Amino acid sequence: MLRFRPRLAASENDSDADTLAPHGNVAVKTRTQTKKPSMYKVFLLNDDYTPMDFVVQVLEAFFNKTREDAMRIMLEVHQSGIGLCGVYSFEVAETKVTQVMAAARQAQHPLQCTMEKE
Ligand code: TYC
Repeated sequence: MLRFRPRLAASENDSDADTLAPHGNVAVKTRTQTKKPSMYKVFLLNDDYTPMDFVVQVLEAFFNKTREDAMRIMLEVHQSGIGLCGVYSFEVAETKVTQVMAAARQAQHPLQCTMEKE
């Protein structure tokens, strides 16, 4: 025997934020998805061995920096120990880190690249 007859609720749509919409005998909470995706900072770290020109090339190739910006960021890393390369969505940031680490490993340089939630 069917005890609870399901009914379609007129108010149950995705434009009603935080409403209790009747759904059969169960209250179903619906919420519009409006959360912005988190952003992630990607950094280069200094070391004593990676050639400056290699770091400049990495910044141009993977972070789309001009020669001037790449030089400025490389020198910032060289002098302070760390430098910001850019801010991206999780997937893009993760790809940048993977690309830099692969290029450094391929060239046998100890260059390190990290990401951190903004
Ligand atoms: N410190 C390195 C050198 O003197 C240059 C360097 C710059 C290395 C930036 C890594 O992320 C880095 N050759």
